[in-house]
Amino acid sequence: MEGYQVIHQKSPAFYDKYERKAELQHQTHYCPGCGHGIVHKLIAEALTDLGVQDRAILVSPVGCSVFAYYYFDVGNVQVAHGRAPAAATALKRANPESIVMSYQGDGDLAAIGTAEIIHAANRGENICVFFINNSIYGMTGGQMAPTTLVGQVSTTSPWGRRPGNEGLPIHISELLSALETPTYIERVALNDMKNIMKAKKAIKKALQIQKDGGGFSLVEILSPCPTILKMDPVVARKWVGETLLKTFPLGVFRDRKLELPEGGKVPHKTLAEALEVDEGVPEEPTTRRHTHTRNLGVKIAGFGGQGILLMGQLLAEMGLREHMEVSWLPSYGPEMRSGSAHCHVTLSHDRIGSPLISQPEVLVAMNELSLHKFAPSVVSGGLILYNHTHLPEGFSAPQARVVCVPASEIADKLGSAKVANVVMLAALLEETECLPAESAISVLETTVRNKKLLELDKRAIEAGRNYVDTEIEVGAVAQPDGYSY
Ligand SMILES: Cc1ncc(C[n+]2csc(CCOP(=O)(O)OP(=O)(O)O)c2C)c(N)n1
Ligand code: SF4
Repeated sequence: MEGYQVIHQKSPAFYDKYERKAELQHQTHYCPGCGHGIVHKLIAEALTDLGVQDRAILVSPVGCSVFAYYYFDVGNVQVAHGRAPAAATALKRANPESIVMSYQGDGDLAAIGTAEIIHAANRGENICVFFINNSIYGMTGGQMAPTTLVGQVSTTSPWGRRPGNEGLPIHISELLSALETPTYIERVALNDMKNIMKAKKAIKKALQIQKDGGGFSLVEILSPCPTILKMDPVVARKWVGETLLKTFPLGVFRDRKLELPEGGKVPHKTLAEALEVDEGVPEEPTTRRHTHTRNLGVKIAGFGGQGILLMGQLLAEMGLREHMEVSWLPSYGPEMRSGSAHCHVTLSHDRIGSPLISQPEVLVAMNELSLHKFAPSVVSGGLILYNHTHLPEGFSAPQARVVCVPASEIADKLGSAKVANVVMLAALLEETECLPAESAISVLETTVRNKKLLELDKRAIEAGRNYVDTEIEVGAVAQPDGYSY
């Protein structure tokens, strides 16, 4: 048409290409007529309008929208079914400048995730929740959701939902409005253009509230799922307007500023004051930090009872005292003793993205099983400390340097097998020079209350260091028959 330029383009908040499948990059994975696609568009446009794309993080759920991260060119985290508000809480608290969105279906939010959404709302987390109510479990083939209508047939309510048997539909917006803390809660629908425009306004408003630091918002969006409802897209849209909307009336359920009692969110005291402990700031922290510390990702593995987790905690605590960023991630089996146990410790001068270390720079293998299991994951040029005099037969040293330190044997000679972990910790410090060894002593002095054990631990530190200094040659690599060049 003359005078008009027709422009078909995606919002810049979407990726140019959907990389999911080579042959399907021009389309989404959603069914024709699905409401998810519309909501995605509205969110993307709002992100662009508010200029927050670069600091936005989308938490996608399990459900048909599990692949949301293929579309949105923002930070993306995909989480387990129902857990999105909890993950969003962590993301927002760790990155207060980010704009965090929890995107959830009704199975995800109102069934398995009921606890998470109620508590996130009740805490007044400064996040946006976009809640897609299509009255059914879409992805898994049409089971009854908490929002399924009375009489509605689903694969798990084949006679239609009966209130006496399956209860009445849960009205999430009304339920959350009973809490005092949420800032903004609105239910909108995608049944016609007028309502879609209202949905767009609501989504943008929720994001604006977060941008202004206003607190918790939830937008419930009544949405068509033509596939599971076995309707054509136009009929499914109509059904939303004529049927779903009757049970879930549209409206604003909450729109007020976050009002908390005085002092609301800001702690009056520092953590150290509250705990009545000395902050323990070391003298000249910054100069010490840069000269005597270095970044390291360490995996410590063995069996329960070997003090694996404690060793990791000590290392992390030492890093903390040197004013480094640290993380400690434990993993252990259900057995109290002799099950497998391992932990990941990160020492870093920068903020740590994830505590999980899939490729450690240093592996401490306190038993043979851990050596075999984790050695292949060590980075090329990394280090493996193995708790033995020599490597097991048939073990071929991988890309990393392997050093045998018979920590258990040394600990036995000192008088207690219990301190093998401390011997190994000292060996690690000496071999990697990641932290000053004195900080190990100072950490032990504050964590070990028993004087005898503390003395033993100090001797263990010395023995571990000595072993590395006197028994291990520089540049040497352990061989199956013991230590050699
Ligand atoms: C812990 C757990 N329980 C159950 C499932 C199976 N599951 C996957 S998606 C889904 C329901 C999705 O429905 P909904 O949240 O309404 O989203 P929709 O697919 O309709 O968008 C279920 C039960 C799962 N993946 N994880
Ligand atoms: S099954 Fe329903 S919710 Fe899932 S993509 Fe298809 S229309 Fe959308």
